[in-house]
Amino acid sequence: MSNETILVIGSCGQLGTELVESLRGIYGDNNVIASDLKASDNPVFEAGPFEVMDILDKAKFEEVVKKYKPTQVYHLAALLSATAEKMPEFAWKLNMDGLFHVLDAARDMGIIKKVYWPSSIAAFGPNTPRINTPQFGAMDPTTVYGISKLAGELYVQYYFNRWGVDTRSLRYPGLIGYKSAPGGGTTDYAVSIYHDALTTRKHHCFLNPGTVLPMLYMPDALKATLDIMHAPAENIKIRSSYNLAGMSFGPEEITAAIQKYVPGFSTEYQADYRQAIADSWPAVIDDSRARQDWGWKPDFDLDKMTVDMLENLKKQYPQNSM
Ligand code: NAD
Ligand code: AKB
Repeated sequence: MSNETILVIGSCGQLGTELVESLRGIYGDNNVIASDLKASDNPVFEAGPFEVMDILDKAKFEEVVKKYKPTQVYHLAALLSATAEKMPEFAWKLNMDGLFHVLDAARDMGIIKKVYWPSSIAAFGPNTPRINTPQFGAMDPTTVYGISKLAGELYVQYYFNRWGVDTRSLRYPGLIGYKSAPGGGTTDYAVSIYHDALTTRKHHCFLNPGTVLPMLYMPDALKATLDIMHAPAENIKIRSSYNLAGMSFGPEEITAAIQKYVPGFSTEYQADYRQAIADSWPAVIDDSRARQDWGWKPDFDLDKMTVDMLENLKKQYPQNSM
């Protein structure tokens, strides 16, 4: 692994912030190049190289590839579901053109050997079975974000089949972590609810009770991401994107899980435009192919995650802790 150089695009987001830290722990600080639209003052990035780069600027991206010669690229830059609905044309441009710049460079420059690009449960739609959503089946996303993820899945598969680009992908559920803030998704409430529990003791939820969605705790998301990237190529039998599951719950269930440790905490419900997005997504994912092909198994359920989230967030809000 020590001969690898890794470029992470969209490093300063919810996933990238933690992934850069994990990758630097494995490959060494100087072998992992973080990049994003703007420089960051987060100390996480101080340990190694950082490039200010817009993935829509193809010339600049190719310059960065020539400069660092990354053998692997993790392409995370995207607009997520809720933000994308506010600017659908730009979301399509960013989510698709950014991906093409990475895939074309991997195909044409002879430097990048492996590409990681995440898809989402948003690639599914109302005609997908909501319970035990299968790996293969109806996919009719209703959001521009979901449409871009489904198209992206087909393109990463196409670049693998047609040109042998070693593409790997996971359909993440909503990601929950305490180290970085989410960036404009429909599942974001499941992060802010923990912050509210330790500060105001009240959460205003933009989804209705009963809105069950698939979720994944960040340590499990990092484990799955690194495991699929480290798996032997022959084990990666699905080159579009793998279903991945951790847990499923609705807002009233996560509220109850928090109330066990934060008495007096409550949630009020006022659904907004994100309810329709959530209603179009699966509730419970069947991730048996990931388990079978490269040994996926999550470590966290709702209660275990809640204990860990509250324990770690208490350090951020010492004045409010019980
Ligand atoms: P995020 O919004 O938190 O972070 C995205 C990062 O990309 C930001 O730091 C942003 O500044 C950067 N970025 C935006 N435009 C850019 C550009 N033109 N050039 C370079 N960087 C740019 O997103 P995230 O939650 O970290 O998600 C990362 C990836 O994982 C995305 O592809 C997302 O669709 C996918 N995903 C995330 C979740 C989740 O719950 N977080 C779930 C499913 C899939
Ligand atoms: C979102 O809500 O948009 C993301 C996702 C599930 O892709 N968290």
